[in-house]
Amino acid sequence: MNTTTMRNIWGAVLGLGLAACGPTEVQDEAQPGQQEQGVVLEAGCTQLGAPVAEHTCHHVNNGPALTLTASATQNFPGTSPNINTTHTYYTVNLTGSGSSRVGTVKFTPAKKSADATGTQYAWAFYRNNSTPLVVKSADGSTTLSPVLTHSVSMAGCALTTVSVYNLTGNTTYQLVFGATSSASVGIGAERVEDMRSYYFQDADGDGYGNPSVYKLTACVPPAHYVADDTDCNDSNASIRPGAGC
Ligand SMILES: [Ca+2]
Ligand SMILES: [Ca+2]
Repeated sequence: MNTTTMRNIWGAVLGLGLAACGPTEVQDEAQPGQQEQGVVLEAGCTQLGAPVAEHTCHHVNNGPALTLTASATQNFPGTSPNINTTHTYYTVNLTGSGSSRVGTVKFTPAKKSADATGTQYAWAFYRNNSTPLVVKSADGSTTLSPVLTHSVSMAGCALTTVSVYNLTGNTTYQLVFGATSSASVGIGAERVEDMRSYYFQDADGDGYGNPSVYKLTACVPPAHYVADDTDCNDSNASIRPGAGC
């Protein structure tokens, strides 16, 4: 991994600590030109890239962490309990007993100030067990479908699954858990857009990427794309850094 070209916020977290861990746009004057994408999950995304899960796992293992008790009922008034604090790993205690434990919390994704009212953003809900999750409108009248769901397996990380929803900024939703035999569910919410990384085409397969051909994505990179951007000749595998570059 070339740290001068790996443009993800997780890197900023590791380098600067949690104080720097906020919803920050991927911007750097040394970057390739910004490659605009929608803030909803990009088309064709079959799996979130490792940096997104790594970022969330960082919070699982290092905090900040909060514990709350979910509401026993859906469609409750108000906005609490909620999991609104970003870059925070929540333990949500469920209610009930046996295999009938349930719980509901609210979630109000922030809207970036520069965006128009109604702008949608992809949010990833990483969890630490298979407790069923349904996302609904605040009044329960609408049930949303995830745009992506897949399992998570990462060494040293308790997360097991992630679901991505396209949610409207500054709009309150409810997350309905259960029924389950789990007493609690751990959950971390991340705005997918903030977790994008640059990947560069490695057409000659020498492991070094062409700085002129790149993708900016939070999803797994296309085939033949790498994090490195230091190949001066991407049509000749024998010419690479340390060998002619
Ligand atoms: Ca190459
Ligand atoms: Ca080359």
